[in-house]
Amino acid sequence: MGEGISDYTRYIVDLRRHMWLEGVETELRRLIWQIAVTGKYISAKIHESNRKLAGFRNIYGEEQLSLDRSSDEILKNQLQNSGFVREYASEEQDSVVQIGKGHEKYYITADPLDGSSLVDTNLAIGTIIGIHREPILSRGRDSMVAALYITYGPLITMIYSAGTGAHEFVLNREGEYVLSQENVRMDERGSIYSPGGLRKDCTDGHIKYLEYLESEGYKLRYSGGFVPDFNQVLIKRGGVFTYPALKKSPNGKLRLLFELQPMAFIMEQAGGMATNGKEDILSLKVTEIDQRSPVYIGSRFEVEKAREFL
Ligand code: AFP
Repeated sequence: MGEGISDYTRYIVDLRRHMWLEGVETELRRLIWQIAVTGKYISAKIHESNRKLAGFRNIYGEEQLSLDRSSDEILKNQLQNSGFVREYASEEQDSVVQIGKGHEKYYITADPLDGSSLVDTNLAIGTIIGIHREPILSRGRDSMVAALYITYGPLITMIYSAGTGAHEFVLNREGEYVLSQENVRMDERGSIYSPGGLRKDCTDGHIKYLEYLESEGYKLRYSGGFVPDFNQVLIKRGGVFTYPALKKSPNGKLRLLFELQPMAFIMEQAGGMATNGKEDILSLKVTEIDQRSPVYIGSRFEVEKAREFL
């Protein structure tokens, strides 16, 4: 029997079955499934846009939406049609958009295409989603029930958590999300660090923290895309990603609602931590949709260590 055929005899757990086995409630299951499927459409858009790298041109000379904007459109339309979402807040929108009729259970935050400036370099990029049961301007810890992110790299992978651990799926050739790692667990300590921001703009405490990590032999891993950089720390089960307070922007660069809360939710579910250097990301009160925060996210040792230096 050829290798290809025996593939089909393997017992695979697909995303829907996994969520059912985990006891995720029906509507949430359907919503997560819908978002994962939307990742396939966004990925198709990325491929379409990458055709430009291969010399293809839009034959009609039409103005095309940027990849971020078209990913946002795709996501918003899919969520609107799902019937489960009351409000949609996206990095691409100026305000929270009411997309439901008012009785739906969920409120969604989205960074539809994070790292879009990396598309032309062919580096990995991603989609980040937070799922809330309460209006989003509160504390993530009070309102979030699930989070997921999709990495568009050599493979498309998806990690979700609905509050019972963090689980990784890979999109196979048949277009199914197949379980690749159940219950990803962070080690107490890792060996990589992923630091955003220019060192000359950082505070003394943060620079000393980086020097400490370097003196301990931590290896630098930074692509400039939050999704793949975070994913590397999570999948390697240790280390830290940080985008710190900068002298001119004390709240750093990354957005609390769209980028940090979902990843903090997943990291905590994997046994790691996420703080702004003092407080947990999920304990921070969000008052504006484009609120930013410094972040230290990863295994416990490195995140707690940051607190000592700051
Ligand atoms: P883009 O979506 O504009 O590419 O920004 C990506 C990002 O928000 C996040 O994915 C990175 O961690 C961070 O910016 C990188 O910022 P620096 O370019 O300042 O390192």
